[in-house]
Amino acid sequence: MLIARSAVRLTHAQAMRRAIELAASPDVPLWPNPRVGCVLLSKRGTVIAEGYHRGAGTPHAEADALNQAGERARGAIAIVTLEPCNHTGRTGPCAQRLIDAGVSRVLYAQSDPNPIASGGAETLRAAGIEVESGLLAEESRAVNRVWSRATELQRPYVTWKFATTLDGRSAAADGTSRWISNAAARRDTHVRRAECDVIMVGTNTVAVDDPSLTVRDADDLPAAVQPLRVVVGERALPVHAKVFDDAAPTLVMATHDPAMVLEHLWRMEKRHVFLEGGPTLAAAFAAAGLIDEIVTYVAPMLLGAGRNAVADLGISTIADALRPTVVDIAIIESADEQPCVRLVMET
Ligand code: AOF
Ligand code: ZN
Repeated sequence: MLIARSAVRLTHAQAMRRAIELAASPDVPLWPNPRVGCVLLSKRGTVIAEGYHRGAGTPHAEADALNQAGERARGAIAIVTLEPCNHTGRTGPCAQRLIDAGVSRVLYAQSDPNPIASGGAETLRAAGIEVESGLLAEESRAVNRVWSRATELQRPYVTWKFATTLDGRSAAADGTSRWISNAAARRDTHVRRAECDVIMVGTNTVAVDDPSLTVRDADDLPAAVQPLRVVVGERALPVHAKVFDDAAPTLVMATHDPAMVLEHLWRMEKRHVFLEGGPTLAAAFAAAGLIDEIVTYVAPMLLGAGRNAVADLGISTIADALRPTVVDIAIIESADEQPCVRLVMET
């Protein structure tokens, strides 16, 4: 089997495709590190070794492949999804590892947006190694879409999720809000929560709705770790609130400044915030330009009064409206219930 495979010759594009596949291995945690794959090819195009990064603190993809290749790496072509790092973080710099191993060429897809780690390409070139970038860069970036954007912004990426009636309400006049969306939409929310490392709400939402803010209903998903629950605001909270149970850790931040909240979470190595409301907190993030993605479930329901999905944004004329770009529309069907429309937008 091994002999048969090593005899196959891959083009550089095929090897990069394989590296991307390795990067996206399902056993790899999504946070806080990027997912990275590496294939070492001989000059003839046969695979010498494959590697991938299995999460913070474990060897980087290049190191993983080089560890397996040993002496066979000499003269090889390293095909990597992300620019080899240049820093000593939790592990050593990959650029130097590649130089020491004696590889002849390095092809990477995406430049490293992390200012602390970038610069590997120059180090490799300075050591006389041929370096090329950009091969399947978009496909590679897609594996780390949120990580890449967050790293460029140097703050966590924010996805704002809300369910709404046709008239933009998230609760009736008496405060009742269960259930606006259908069961399938709620299950979809849990899938999305599992892809984040923070679930955030305002103190009002905890006081009024008492949400659990945990990932449930999603046991077929890789993230076994519950996201951090973050409650933002100055309203006093009942000690018996569900967010204080032991199902997941919870952080309360008594502030109204979204930028400060994100700065603190970034320092905690958080990368993807799932903002679930309510209207005041959503408005604060939207007004500050700190929402990157919006996921909304529109239910065929009219209330005519009640809590708005988002509070006043200070917009008084149509020309000033926030206009996110629609990237996906889906109909969410649910047994014995009316369907919802799910819109995914980027700002
Ligand atoms: C990875 N895996 O395979 C490569 C990475 O201190 P560390 O070890 O956690 O370094 C993480 C940074 O290293 C990461 O943000 C990225 O910029 C760079 N390259 N990272 O986690 C890899 N090649
Ligand atoms: Zn590295």
